[in-house]
Amino acid sequence: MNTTVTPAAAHPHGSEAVAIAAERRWAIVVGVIIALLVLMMVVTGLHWAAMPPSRVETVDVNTLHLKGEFVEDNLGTTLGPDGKVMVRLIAQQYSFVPQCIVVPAGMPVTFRATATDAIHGFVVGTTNANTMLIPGFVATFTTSFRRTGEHLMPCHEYCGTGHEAMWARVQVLPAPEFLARARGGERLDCVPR
Ligand SMILES: [Cu+2]
Repeated sequence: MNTTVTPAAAHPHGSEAVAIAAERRWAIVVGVIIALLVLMMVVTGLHWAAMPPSRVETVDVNTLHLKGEFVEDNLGTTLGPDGKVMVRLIAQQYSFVPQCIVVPAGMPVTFRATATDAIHGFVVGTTNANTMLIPGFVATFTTSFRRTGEHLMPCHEYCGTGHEAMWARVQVLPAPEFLARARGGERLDCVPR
């Protein structure tokens, strides 16, 4: 005699219990995922972005190229008397000035940049140097580059038909080499002449 019965047949409500248990397990898994995502948002919000822009700095687009800090011969990298490294650059359809930027490795580097015509942006290779450039406003941030080498610096805000050809290069030099070149107080870049 065959006495084998399926669990469901043996217990008329067994399948319902299985379904409820599976539902409950799934609800717990989803709850944990939501809790992790919320925790991630809180941690990244507080820990990484706890410094919202403290001020809005404007610049007159019409006179940008004529006077002030963004005139052409003031663009590039400088080593200040206080030892601070400052990079000034502008973005325009469809290039950056300068086209090749020199920075030292392992030292804080402050970028000051703006756009002359449309909204642009840039990111330096896979580093966290990343900002949006809006005409009329000065974008500034300080970062440091861990390794020496060369990075591509593409425009990452769609700015028109030439957008995909808009990029510059960033050369990260060993700090002693950078300091030796910057001591003269000149503005540095690596644009071939
Ligand atoms: Cu652009």
